[in-house]
Amino acid sequence: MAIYCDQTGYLPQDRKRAVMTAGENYKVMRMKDGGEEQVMAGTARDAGTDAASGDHVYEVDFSEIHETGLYYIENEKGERSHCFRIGKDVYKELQRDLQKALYFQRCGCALEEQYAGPYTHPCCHMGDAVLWNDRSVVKEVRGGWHDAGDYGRYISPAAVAVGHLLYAFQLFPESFQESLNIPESGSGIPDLLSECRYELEWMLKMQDEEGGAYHKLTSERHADFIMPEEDKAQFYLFPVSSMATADYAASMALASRVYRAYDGDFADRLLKAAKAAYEWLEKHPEYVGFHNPESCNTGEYDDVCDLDERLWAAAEMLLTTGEQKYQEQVSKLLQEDLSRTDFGWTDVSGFAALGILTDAAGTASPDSVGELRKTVLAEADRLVRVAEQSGYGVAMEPEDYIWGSNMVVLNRGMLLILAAMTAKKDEEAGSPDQAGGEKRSLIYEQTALAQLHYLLGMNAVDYSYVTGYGEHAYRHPHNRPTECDGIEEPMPGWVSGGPFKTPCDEVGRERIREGTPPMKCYVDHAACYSLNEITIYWNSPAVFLTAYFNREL
Ligand code: G3I
Ligand code: 9MR
Ligand code: ZN
Repeated sequence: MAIYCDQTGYLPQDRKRAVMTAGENYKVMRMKDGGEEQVMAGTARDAGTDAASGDHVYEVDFSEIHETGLYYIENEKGERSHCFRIGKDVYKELQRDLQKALYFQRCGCALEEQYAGPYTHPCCHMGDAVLWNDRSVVKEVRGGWHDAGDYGRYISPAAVAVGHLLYAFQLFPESFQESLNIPESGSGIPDLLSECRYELEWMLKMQDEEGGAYHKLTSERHADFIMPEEDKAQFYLFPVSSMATADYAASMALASRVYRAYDGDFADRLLKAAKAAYEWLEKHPEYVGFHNPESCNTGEYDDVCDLDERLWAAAEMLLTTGEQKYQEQVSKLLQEDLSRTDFGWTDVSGFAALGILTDAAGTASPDSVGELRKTVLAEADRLVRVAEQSGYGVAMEPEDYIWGSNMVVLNRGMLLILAAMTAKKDEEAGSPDQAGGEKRSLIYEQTALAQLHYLLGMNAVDYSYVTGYGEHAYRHPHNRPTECDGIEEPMPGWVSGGPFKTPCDEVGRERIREGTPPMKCYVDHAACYSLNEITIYWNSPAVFLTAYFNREL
């Protein structure tokens, strides 16, 4: 018997659910003045068998509790859930640490105690890089964020992470007032923008003379488990790909829009890079893929299709410049068979919808807006149905538990937020599309929030997948500095990749028995890179979600 809940907490006015694995009576207890009091009691509702976990689950709905405080749920046998808070600010520190984690990924500079606390290290990866295909060419490409638990730096993941973060900032600026205590704090520019600029300055160096973006900057083989400053391997610039170049054009164009209000020169540099990348795409209409050379085992980030990346690029160029030729490209690419609803590194087509549907200036054609609106709302409706089927409220079917499944969860949360914002606009315009009295926008929003609850402990393995958040947060991310720094506690605020139905690292394969239900294919072990790594682009959608729910603080 177990009781699962969001171990970080719940917002006072929102839906609040926990899951029990037996249909028993429960009571909700609130800690008060050194003691505790019962604030609610009931019998858990039989919610049937949850396909992804194989659990027979019973739902506890305590939405009626609004009062700020510290709570737990207890069943009639005296078994308890983890403690959780109810309060307006329950996700505030979480959002800060999710962002601060990116500072710890900074490459090419020292992490100083003043900002890094105990997690300091000297400058890393200071050497010049060599072109993989022409060893006579040497370039200075220092900077950027380490992608993940490894020390590579890759363009598509970088573009996607910056994309999530800049949209979060653009749409919910009120959630980015807090200091992150980074070297640029106090400069008058919001800290998130300074942190992203660290990545963008590196990205500006990753473009060749013809405008193409190098696919990645890594060593030939992954480093052993050593601190970054000890990694003296030669780093290489790997060939330009159309996927990286399109992601590059898109993120640079978006960034130039966002930074325009703060630093016109920087915005100009970004736009110039975006245009050069876009021109490269025009000159190379065919797909230019990337595959690791045989001797190389660092991240590949290979894709089979670049049309979603091209759509994102065209959409951002349109929104930034307003030029008609980009509208033509958007219209053309909208005829392709693309999801238009995903924000992960393999499928970025959702960014086109995110940009166009939230564009207050109405730059895109009504046709494009209408098309995207339809797709986004249909996908949101599908996700709501999937979440309703799930005993844990998560919009995931068993087959969705792929490598980095927590990103799938969070990206779906983002899509639901976009749908909520879109539906809200319609509702405000006086066309309330109501379902059983409840506004669609509210249903989408509450379903998005349930995705965050899943991440934070409302799941079948009882883990909070964010380090430092929750009584039972995972503690052993696959992250080189965490394994090597000799510090007991991992840095707070790192999202784990999460369960993967077919783990492919050695320890994961050993520990997870054949036939384990997908939601339970997880081990909190540092060797499990296919289950428990961290990446910049798994944190960034969590920033987007928490920023949305923090915007009224
Ligand atoms: O796209 C297919 C999908 O159509 C299919 O249904 C599904 C079934 O498994 O697979 C999907 O492909 C997966 C792909 O990611 C896209 O999600 C592959 O199976 C899966 O192996 C692949 O995993 C990627 C992994 O690298 C291996 O290439 C992860 O997404 C990606 O996050 C991870 O990235 C690594 C870098 O290489 C190095 N740095 C760390 C980083 C995180 O682990
Ligand atoms: O640490 C690496 C991790 O960042 C990658 O996601 C993963 C897949 O590319 O590879 C990890 O490195 C392992 C390597 O591939 C094989 N030898 C063991 C390495 C560390 O576990
Ligand atoms: Zn480094």
